Amino acid sequence: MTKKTERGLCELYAEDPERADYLVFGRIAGADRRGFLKGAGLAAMGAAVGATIPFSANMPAGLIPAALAQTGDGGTIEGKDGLTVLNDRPVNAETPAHLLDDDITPNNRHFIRNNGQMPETHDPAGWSMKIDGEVGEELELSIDDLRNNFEVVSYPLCIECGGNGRSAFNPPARGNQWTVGAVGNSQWTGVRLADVLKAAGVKDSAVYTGHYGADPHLSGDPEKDSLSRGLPMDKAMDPYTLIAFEQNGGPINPFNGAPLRVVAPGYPGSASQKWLKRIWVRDQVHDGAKMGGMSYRVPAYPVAPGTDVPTDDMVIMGPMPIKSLITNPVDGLELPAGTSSIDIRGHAWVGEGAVAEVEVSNDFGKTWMRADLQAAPNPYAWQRWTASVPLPGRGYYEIWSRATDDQGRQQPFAVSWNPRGYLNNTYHRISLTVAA
Ligand SMILES: Nc1nc2c(c(=O)[nH]1)N[C@H]1C(S)=C(S)[C@@H](COP(=O)(O)O)O[C@H]1N2
Ligand SMILES: [Mo]
Repeated sequence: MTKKTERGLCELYAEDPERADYLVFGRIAGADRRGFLKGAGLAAMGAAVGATIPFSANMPAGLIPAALAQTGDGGTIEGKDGLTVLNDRPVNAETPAHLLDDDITPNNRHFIRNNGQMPETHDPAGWSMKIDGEVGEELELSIDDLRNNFEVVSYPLCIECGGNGRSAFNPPARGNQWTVGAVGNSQWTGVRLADVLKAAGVKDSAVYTGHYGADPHLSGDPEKDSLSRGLPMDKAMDPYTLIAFEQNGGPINPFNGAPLRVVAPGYPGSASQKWLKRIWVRDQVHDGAKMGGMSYRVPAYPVAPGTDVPTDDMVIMGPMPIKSLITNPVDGLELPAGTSSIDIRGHAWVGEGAVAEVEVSNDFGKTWMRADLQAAPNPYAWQRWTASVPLPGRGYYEIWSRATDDQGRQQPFAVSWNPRGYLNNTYHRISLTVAA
């Protein structure tokens, strides 16, 4: 069912340790592990176990690092803290909801969605990107060129993976089984993509952007791209669509695209190309890797769960839908006997327009209470909400949250099914118990 490349480490190793070793490290390191684990291969393993490995040269081929084997969840990732690893190759990790409580998501809590291998370098010195295609003048720009020649702007901006919430699909959808944590709201600093496009002189024939990054394809085939998606011109020209070189006032986390990435907030995360090397301005809808077929596309009309939808009936996803998250308390909290209410808080966001209202329920959606909703600092940033919820007596409660946008579109209770499990914006639900 699942593609080999999307499987976890333990499964790969159980089947054929030699081959697994080659797949996991060989292509990256350019050598097998018999005493030759070094460079990017060593870095990848170090990242997977969460530490450098002084005696790496002694590791026999086929040995699963104990840190990974023990946990069974792929272990921890260097520079990230408390994330749940869904896949180790490519690296995919989500943030538990209660660790997304900050207004601004710190680097170590921002989720990771990789389609390919990690690039060899994240060094800003010597990094450059190209703008070509439907432009008057092709540009090759270093990070200093971007900093010095364009207005630098900085905003908290929400990036959410189009597949966030996929684990709730039934029948299940292939791919990473994200629960709710493939979303983050870091402070991104960079230049407006629009300004750079204008400097290059976008022609009237421009229809779409095509983005390219430095991450090698999983197969190691240099002819293949891991992912190359883009934006319709109006979204590319949106003043909040950035080419970013800082995350939270410092270097971008290597897993989040250092040293340069697109941040196209509001659109599915796949439009926010990491490790950015090139923007190709197209005279047609971009047809790069994972633009077609079933990737990042949904049926043009609602379908019954399990429907086999023809590829021709699939359309590219637009802005992300209205959504909310409860970030405090943690799911499953047990409260002391006699607790009669609890303060709840979280965030709400929407891919276009604004969040109009957030409501919470303590009775499985029979009644709803309006939460206090803070104003957004800028478009495409998530918004803080708070509520005090009564807990009338001992027992098990679920707290549900649902947001409504300024067009009256509200989070639904049930998943609107589609073949690849995108755009799930159902209520967020946590459980609480008040002790007897
Ligand atoms: N070069 C490159 N950019 C990429 C990806 C990728 O695999 N390669 N994944 C995309 C997807 S699907 C998402 S959801 C976001 C995730 O960003 P993050 O890993 O910084 O959270 O990056 C996007 N940009
Ligand atoms: Mo994504």
